[in-house]
Amino acid sequence: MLIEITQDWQIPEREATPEAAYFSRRSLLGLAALPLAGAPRNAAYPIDRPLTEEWAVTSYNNYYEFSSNKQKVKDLVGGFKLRPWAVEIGGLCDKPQTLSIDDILKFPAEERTYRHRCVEAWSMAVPWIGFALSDLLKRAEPKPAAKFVRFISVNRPSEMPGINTSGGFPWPYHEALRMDEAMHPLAFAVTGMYGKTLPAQNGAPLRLAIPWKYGFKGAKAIVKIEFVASQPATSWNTAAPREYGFYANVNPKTPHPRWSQAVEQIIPTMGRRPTLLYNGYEKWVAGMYNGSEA
Ligand SMILES: Nc1nc2c(c(=O)[nH]1)N[C@H]1C(S)=C(S)[C@@H](COP(=O)(O)O)O[C@H]1N2
Ligand SMILES: [Mo]
Repeated sequence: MLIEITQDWQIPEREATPEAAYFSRRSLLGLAALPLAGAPRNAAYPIDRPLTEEWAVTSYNNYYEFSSNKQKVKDLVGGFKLRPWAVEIGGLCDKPQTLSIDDILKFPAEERTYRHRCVEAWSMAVPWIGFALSDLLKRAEPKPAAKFVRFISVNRPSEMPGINTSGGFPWPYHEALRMDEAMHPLAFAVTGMYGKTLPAQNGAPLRLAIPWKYGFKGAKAIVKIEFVASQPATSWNTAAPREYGFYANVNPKTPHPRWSQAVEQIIPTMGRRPTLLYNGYEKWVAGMYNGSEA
């Protein structure tokens, strides 16, 4: 066994690393928060509550690839490499293609202040930055036979410690939307928040925000998008089909088998507020559904 004796002339590595080197290492990994200039707020989607403070959004995260402990995720993302990063778009489309994240970050971006509601009943209000998901999907020219779209998250056990400790979960994290849902103007591809690039714990470099659905429908760290003909399997629905449906539209009257969905708790105060049908986006999205969706 090797016993390491720290001499008193040794200083901890972090103190010996000049700040400039520390920041360039962060930018090499893609972890440095860069300002995302020129993303005007889209006034079409006003919000009925104060925005959640940034510190709360970056320190309370559902991201099982890192940990099932929401408060620990932010401390486990330090070694996660965000560059190079490519997003492959394929399946039933005429122009399958692979885009680098740096190309995606050049798409004209806007800010949207969205309610964000987890199936666990906590909620936030987040100023996301990004672009309509349809802007990305249309580039691949989906065929008429494409009825659903799959979203697959990156799978890197060596950088994501939670993958190894939750062996039974159907990794990589995969989610899906019906084609009309994915093309809906509210469906948002997210590359930033609070005026900066997205922090790793919130799903950098690319995640989705589908504000009328429970949060698990918005996959983080997306590397693959695939157009398919029939309703695909999704991670949470496969893991616990009785608890997590495919559609997962926010509905105060449909309880989770283990808790009510009538009330939400606002992070970080846990203040209570009645849950709104479709999370308050009813007037935009109700027309897509006929009541048969579960
Ligand atoms: N790849 C991946 N995406 C994911 C998850 C996850 O564990 N892994 N958790 C989902 C859940 S349950 C929620 S509520 C949101 C949380 O996003 P936030 O941490 O930015 O609030 O991400 C969703 N996307
Ligand atoms: Mo969630």
